[in-house]
Amino acid sequence: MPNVEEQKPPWTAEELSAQLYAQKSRYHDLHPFHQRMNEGLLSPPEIRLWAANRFYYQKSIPLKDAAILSNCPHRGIRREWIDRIIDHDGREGTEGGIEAWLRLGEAVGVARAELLDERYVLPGVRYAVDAYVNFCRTEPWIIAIASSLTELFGPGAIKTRLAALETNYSWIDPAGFEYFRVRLKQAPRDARYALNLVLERCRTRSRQEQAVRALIFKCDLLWSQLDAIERGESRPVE
Ligand code: AHQ
Repeated sequence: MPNVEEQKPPWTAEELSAQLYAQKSRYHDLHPFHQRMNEGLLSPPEIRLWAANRFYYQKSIPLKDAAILSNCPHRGIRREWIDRIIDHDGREGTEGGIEAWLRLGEAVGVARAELLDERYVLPGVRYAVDAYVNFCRTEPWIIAIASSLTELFGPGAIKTRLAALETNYSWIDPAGFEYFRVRLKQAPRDARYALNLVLERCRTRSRQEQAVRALIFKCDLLWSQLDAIERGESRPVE
């Protein structure tokens, strides 16, 4: 006798898409730290701590995307997905997002060496980011791809943030925000490709619900990063 789980009919593509988009309410653009950022209320030390901790997230993105590649048996999908690694690591002639974030750090007053040696990375941020990389190493590749669908909500948030940063933080050289200008072009393309893959490949109800849970996991991960950044350093100073 099949259990109740197996009897639930799969969602249509429209229903699954709606279930995924419904997670927008969990997105970290609504976090008080981002709200204060957008209102121009963050101090230079708060901005610097955010830049240094987000750098740990940014430099980990290629690791999680390489984990997805290593688990994905489909050449055609790997040919598309590999661009995400190049977008961040760069290649001859294009610096990439990690270099752009190092420049953001310099623009807000955090030296490259201080970003690279992780001296300001908070335990809560390291924990969240490492959980994301490990999730992508251990979950089925299509479920790891589903966790990247926070980027359905990214462009709107980044557009608002970029305008707020340029308007409210005149002490920061606007050239330092180049990372976000480039992201506004890359994120919609990435999110569209990832959404289509999830809608095409998640055909059973249990797989579809697993994809939604993966997106919720990622929303919570981004939220907990900002919880740590907002709380700030609480370890005893060495
Ligand atoms: O700069 C960001 C980025 O490169 C990525 C990759 C993507 C993924 O594969 O999980 N997610 C993501 C995100 C970036 N920036 C965040 C921001 O708010 O600046 C948003 C974040 C995301 O929405 O997951």
